[in-house]
Amino acid sequence: MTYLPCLEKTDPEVRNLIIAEEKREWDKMRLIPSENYASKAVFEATGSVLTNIYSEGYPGKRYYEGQQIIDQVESLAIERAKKLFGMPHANVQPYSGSPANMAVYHAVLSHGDTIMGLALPHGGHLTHGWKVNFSGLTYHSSPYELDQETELLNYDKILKQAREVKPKMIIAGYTAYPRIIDFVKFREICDDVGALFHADTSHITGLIVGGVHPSPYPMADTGITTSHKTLRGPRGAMILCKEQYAEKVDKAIMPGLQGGPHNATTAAIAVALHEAAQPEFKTYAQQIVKNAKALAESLNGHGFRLVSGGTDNHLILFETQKSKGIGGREAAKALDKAGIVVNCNTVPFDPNPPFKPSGVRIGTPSVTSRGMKEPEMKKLGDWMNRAIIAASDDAALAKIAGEVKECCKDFPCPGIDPSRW
Ligand code: DSN
Repeated sequence: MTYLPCLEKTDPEVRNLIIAEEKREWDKMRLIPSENYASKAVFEATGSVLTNIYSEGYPGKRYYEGQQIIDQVESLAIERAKKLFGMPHANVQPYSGSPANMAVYHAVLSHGDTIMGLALPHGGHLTHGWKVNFSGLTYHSSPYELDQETELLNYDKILKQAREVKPKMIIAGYTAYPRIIDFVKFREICDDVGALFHADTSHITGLIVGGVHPSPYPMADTGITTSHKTLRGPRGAMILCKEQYAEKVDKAIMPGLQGGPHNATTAAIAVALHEAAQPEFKTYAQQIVKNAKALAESLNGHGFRLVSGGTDNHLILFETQKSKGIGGREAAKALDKAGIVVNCNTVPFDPNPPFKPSGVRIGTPSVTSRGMKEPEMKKLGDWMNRAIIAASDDAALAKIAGEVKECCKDFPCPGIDPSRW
């Protein structure tokens, strides 16, 4: 039977692009640490009739009729989120991570309040107070930085800075930090200075659920997570918070910031939470970290300088400029030609600007979802080294891409079935 038969009839152009993307995801080793492979069950929920309805409001308090089913779907997602993270309140409606952070700030801060998040070039997120983002424009941002020598969070320095600037909120949780975050220390610092503790666990939520990274929940006052990174769900987000912030958070999302929730995504979030609660998800999370450590060891052996010397989580940040005399962007482009998908990234105290950074950021959630283990990580490190050394040799890169593709054949991607093409 033809794959995507309705699309073939009504819009073959889009059908062809979807199949081309399936092939790309199948043939390449995807190492962008914020990406993953969602399951077929997640796709079935996102591609369902739940797309058809509007439901402004919350279960039992909607503005339109016809909410008999969606109320049950959203309540299921909320209850699963509360149980999995041990937080008293969950809002599963944010469209993604940035709106989720925006809603939390809107709920608990006033314009001009001081916030402290990790500086973007050190691994923080745009919405944690970066100067060109709403968070840096609306609030007074006093970013903290990593320790220059260790490239780790320096909790004593963060405390000192917090005592000086007296923030209303401190944000912990990052997009390019390869080490364990001590959330207990953040709670203590927040208590010391009377700040709210906001956790953004988007990158590490799957590791938290899988028991391989400490959880900030229920210590944090507020928290957010996207649902599509290590959690392996649909593109969406959740807010988790203490009961005293629940009403304000819900109002900040709707009517403050959003209209109708994306109901099909809500159902898919419920599915992802159910999948993450299964025992095999723990094994998956453990393997993500084992794979990251094995890949770090391989890269280290090839002479790449790893930020902070290694990794404790799903992510590795390494320097290409100093290690191999090639910029992060050029290295990322060469790796893509070699069938290995990464993103260029600043390293802490990078002398180069974010558009021409000195390093590359990689992660193991996607390759681990395909069932790859330590032996494949060793091979991956070898291929990466060869590709970066041969960055301007298209024939050498094409040869590596062929070897990568051959290896990928043995590791099926969840959610993709090549027999359908
Ligand atoms: N774009 C995400 C990442 O790659 O980490 C963060 O929002």
